[in-house]
Amino acid sequence: MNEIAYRCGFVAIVGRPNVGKSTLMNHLIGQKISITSKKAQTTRHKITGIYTDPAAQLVFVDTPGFQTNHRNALNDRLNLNVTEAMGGVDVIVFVVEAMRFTDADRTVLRQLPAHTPVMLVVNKIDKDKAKNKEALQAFIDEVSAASAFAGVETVSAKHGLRMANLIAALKPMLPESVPLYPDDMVTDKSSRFLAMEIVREKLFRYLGEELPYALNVEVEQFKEENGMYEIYIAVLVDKENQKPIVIGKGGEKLKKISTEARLDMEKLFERKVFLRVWVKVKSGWADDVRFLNELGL
Ligand SMILES: Nc1nc2c(ncn2[C@@H]2O[C@H](COP(=O)(O)OP(=O)(O)OP(=O)(O)O)[C@@H](O)[C@H]2O)c(=O)[nH]1
Ligand SMILES: [Mg+2]
Repeated sequence: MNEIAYRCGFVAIVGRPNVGKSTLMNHLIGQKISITSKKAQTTRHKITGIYTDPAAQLVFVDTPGFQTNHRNALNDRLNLNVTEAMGGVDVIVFVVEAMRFTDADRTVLRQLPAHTPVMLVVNKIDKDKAKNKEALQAFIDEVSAASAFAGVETVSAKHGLRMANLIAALKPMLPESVPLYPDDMVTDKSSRFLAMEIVREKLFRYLGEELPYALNVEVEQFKEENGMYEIYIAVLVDKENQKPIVIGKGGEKLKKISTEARLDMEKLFERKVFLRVWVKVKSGWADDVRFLNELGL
């Protein structure tokens, strides 16, 4: 009898900002560990999400959207993180948004390492414009002509459509190996890190267009007591006049942000959470290389 060998390997998810990389990873592993938002440039760190079944373990690495516009220390660092994440993986998933292939997408394609197989993933096929089969095929042909892809899959990450097809297509591209992580492990990130990310997601959701980019989040304390988490988080703003915008009238906005963050944390950590969030001024953090190091960016 021929036994099928177990497969395990690393898959980097890359693409320009906002194509749905983090949404895709969350749906592939079935848990929300990477934050998402309507605004571009949401993801700042590499996030690992682990998918395990009886035949294979796929270790996904969600990456920041590759920045092709404004240059500062933060954007340079984000791009370096993407390049680093792509080194040493077995497969790259290159995500594009259906019916929208831009110069920014082509720029990302040019950054991909030459000897790693690339799976083209066309996301957001639920969009009206992508519902015309011929138009979608023409789009796939256009993107396929830009590079030598190892395969193509169409998905809707938001609706969890064709996730199993993508997993099945990726499996044979991985090396034969025993699993590298326990089968119940979904991420290698700490609860402390995930708590910080959840607060950042709410800031993206409840603040206007520009402000979330000028903010960062720091966990000042993370304690476990009687099976409950006690978490103290500071939101760092660049300028004094940004403080009241985050806090809102009568503290309303900050209250909403922390309540929603707490509920998400309780769901993810499966326990009661006490959360306190406040705002601090720290000027010029996005261009302070030493501070970026301290934040682990
Ligand atoms: N219609 C539709 N929207 C989607 C789909 N997948 C993701 N989105 C939306 O696209 C937006 C961006 O999603 P993210 O997952 O944050 O995108 P990202 O590529 O990780 O973005 P960055 O981390 O900023 O580079 C969000 O508003 C998602 O809800 C999809 O399949 N269909
Ligand atoms: Mg993201």
